[in-house]
Amino acid sequence: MKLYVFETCPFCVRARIMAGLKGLSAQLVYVTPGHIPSELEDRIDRLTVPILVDGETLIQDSTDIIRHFDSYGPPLLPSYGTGPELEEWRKSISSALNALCYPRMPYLNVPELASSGAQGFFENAMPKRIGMTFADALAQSPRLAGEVEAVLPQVAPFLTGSTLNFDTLAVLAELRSLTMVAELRFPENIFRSFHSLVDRAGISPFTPVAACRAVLKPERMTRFPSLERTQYCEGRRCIVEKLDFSLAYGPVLPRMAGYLRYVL
Ligand SMILES: N[C@@H](CCC(=O)N[C@@H](CS)C(=O)NCC(=O)O)C(=O)O
Repeated sequence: MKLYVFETCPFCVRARIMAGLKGLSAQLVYVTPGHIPSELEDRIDRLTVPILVDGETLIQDSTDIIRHFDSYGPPLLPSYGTGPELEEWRKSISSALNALCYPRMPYLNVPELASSGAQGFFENAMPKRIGMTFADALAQSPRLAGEVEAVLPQVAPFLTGSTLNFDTLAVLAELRSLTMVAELRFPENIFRSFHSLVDRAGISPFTPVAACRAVLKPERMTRFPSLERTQYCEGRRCIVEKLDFSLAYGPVLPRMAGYLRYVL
């Protein structure tokens, strides 16, 4: 079985979680945006992921792939598709989530953005989708993270129910995307349920990217090596990475302490 994916695609993550929970091993094939893999050229018209190839069967839709996975052995899910409440929640966070995640993706070292062509295309196309430049979006991280944090508690019922359902997979996939946002703090109960479920499914969270790391390009850092610490603190949009900075910025200490705990 082969599953064609982008590492950052939440629909792919839904399918990967299902495969993991069912104990199915699908070989992951990372694809480049816009490039149909040669072996699929005669079989699909347009590249969207995930795509499952299982023997002669090709499925190009995450919900159908999840249904297909669930047909192996006793079914895990009662139905296939998200419910209206979950869709409402996804709608409520989608613009903040995209504005937080897209500018961080180039720093994740994901296979789909490995080539300079793919990075260039991404950095040109995605600001239009979020309606602002990546720099502006990064600068607005505290506000955007606050918006997401305000609605995170609403997903607790999808994660802590006694039975797994399709909405659970969808929530886990959105939360997995949010793990790339260093400034964001999950409520403790959601953090625990998320990690226990994705661990079971064999999916890793992202390494968190802080806005300051993304904003400060390496060449700027080397030009002002002695100001490195100051630059990390400038503009207040930065998350401080070293504890001693907290002495200079006392009022934001609780948030920084959370960040440090999360990253370390
Ligand atoms: N309804 C589809 C949506 C899949 C989808 O939107 N995938 C995105 C990545 S997250 C994609 O392949 N985009 C490529 C493009 O639009 O060119 C599914 O559930 O599989």
